[in-house]
Amino acid sequence: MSVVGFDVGNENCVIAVAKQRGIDVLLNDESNRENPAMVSFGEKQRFMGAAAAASATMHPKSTISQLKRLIGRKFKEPDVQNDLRLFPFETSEDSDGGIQIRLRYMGEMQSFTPVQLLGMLLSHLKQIAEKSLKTPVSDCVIGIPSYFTNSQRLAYLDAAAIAGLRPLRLMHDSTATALGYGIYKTDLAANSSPTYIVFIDIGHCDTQVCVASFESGSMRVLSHAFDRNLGGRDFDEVLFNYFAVEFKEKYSIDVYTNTKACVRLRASCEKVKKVLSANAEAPLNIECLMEEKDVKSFIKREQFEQLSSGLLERLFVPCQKALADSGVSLDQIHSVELVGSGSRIPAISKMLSSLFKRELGRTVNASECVARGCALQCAMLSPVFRVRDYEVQDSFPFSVGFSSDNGPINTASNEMLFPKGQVFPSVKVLTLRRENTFHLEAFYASHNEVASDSPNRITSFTIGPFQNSHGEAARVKVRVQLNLHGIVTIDSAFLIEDHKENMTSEDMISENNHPTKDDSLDPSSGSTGNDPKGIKRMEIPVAETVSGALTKDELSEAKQRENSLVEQDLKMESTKDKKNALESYVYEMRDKMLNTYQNTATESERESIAKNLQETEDWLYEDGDDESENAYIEKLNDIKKLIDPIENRFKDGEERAQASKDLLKTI
Ligand code: ATP
Ligand code: K
Ligand code: MG
Repeated sequence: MSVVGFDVGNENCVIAVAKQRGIDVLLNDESNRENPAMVSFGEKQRFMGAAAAASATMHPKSTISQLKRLIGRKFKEPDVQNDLRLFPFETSEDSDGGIQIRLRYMGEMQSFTPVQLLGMLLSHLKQIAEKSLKTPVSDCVIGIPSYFTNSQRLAYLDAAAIAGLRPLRLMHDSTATALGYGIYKTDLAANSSPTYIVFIDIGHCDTQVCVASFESGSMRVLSHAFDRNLGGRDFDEVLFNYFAVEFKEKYSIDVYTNTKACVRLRASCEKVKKVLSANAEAPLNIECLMEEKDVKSFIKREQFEQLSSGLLERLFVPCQKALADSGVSLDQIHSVELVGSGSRIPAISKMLSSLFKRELGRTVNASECVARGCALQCAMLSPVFRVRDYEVQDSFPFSVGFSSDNGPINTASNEMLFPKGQVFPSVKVLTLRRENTFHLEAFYASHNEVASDSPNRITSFTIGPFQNSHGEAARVKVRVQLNLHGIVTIDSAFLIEDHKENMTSEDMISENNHPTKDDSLDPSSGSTGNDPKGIKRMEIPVAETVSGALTKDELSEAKQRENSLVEQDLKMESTKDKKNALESYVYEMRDKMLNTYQNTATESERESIAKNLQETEDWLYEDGDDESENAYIEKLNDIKKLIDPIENRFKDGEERAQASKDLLKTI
């Protein structure tokens, strides 16, 4: 069984695999280590990754990118609306407020959800891994941004399930980077005091910062901070707006009104940005951008830096926040590591070195570190792999509270169930007094930590029914988990009948990291039963009512749909193969008829075959350009019927000639 890490980016995906001698990054069919995060729909077939990227400017309305921006979100969220304005494809709101992507496929408009599309992309990445490793891939660790909400995390798990993957963990990108950094750094272990490192990941759409502390044999994330809406593409957009204005004046064209022109100009601006990372100026030339006009311009790095000064300043915010939340001072920081390809703009490292008052470290592989860290984590979690003991402690970036039917659960200390910075996975036990079935709702406690526009509610649960033999309010213990993926769940709930009745009426939260025998909900101690001390424990049902995840039925429906899409892709691939086979047969036989078989065939045979070959070739370029697999097979068989007899005659002749040669030798 293989052990794989996936970094699914907004622009690039990287696949890493743990091998006995270390971590490898896998190459795709084009021998690239990065796979474009794109899914494209042709007329009758889908294209993924590099093949999808190739058709992005040709078929902008049916090529989907930046799926991470849409996954697990609601159509009406302002951030989503902002993104949708930039995307060339069509979207709409579904009945639950979710996002539908609408595109033309197989001759009709079809709708897909971001989860389905991400499932396709993950399935493509899985295939690359399987092809390269020559073994099935299922267990994996997938990187996610630390700011992902509960529903985004659940949507990732659903997409992975559609792709046939089993994520052992959804891992925060920066935590993965930190793990990859720490596990091999034996010099960190030599110090007796912890070493503090800042990791800054600037991707295509976002910036994530984390402060981690390393000690011998362990690492711990102290803080995560981020800007969800600041990445490489924002720098592209600065250039895009600049040139759009210029072209309006210079060529009187308004690119904003033309989808294809927007897509092409954006792609060119991204190239300009990359050129400016290594050069003082960059040209921009696009032929026939729109209204049959060629456009030409250029920009200096200085100008670009001025245009992006606002973006550059915004980078300070998550950096300062991560530092403040970590409780570590600037002079205690050992090194600041800059990763993510979005960070390759020289002005970014200039700004950040001035903020951190030092040269930035570049010891981490900026484009592969997330996937490598994920593969390492997968190896650590996998039962089939042995990795040296290394403890990873991540921290959760949001405060999670719980409320019940009659308002927030107020404990004596008024603490959050999972306060911001909580080490996770973590289990807490809520002790409540209730008479009958009740509801619990998990929510993000401090609104401004989560995206300002995303819903506060995480999920809700119904606990019960139950009956207390005493008739009055019963003591109910609810075991709540912030699991390895950072998803809030309720493991179980128990009714406790304690004859000593030593409970206050106050609701209570307790840690359950080291369950003790008498008061625990330790599942190993049996779900229901009598304790020797006379405490009766009965399990009560828990149902999750709103989580945002697909139901079992929806998931199996999504899997079925994916299977039939895969079937169609395979059918088209095999049709293409049959067409190619026919085409090359025509060329090969034309040549053979003129040379090898010239003396074997009669003149009339030669004539009729030449005519047939010509007709087939014409057909291939006209009516037969887009035909069914069977049509190609039939055509091939038709010509073969004419040519096979000649081929056989030729072979017979050859054999006879050989036989007489052999005979001569023996005499
Ligand atoms: P995200 O982390 O947001 O999901 P991602 O992981 O796919 O996205 P990366 O691959 O880390 O993102 O970075 C992609 C960004 O890096 C793009 O905006 C790309 O234009 C930018 N980029 C790549 N090379 C350079 C370069 N030489 N100079 C400037 N920017 C670059
Ligand atoms: K990436
Ligand atoms: Mg990234």
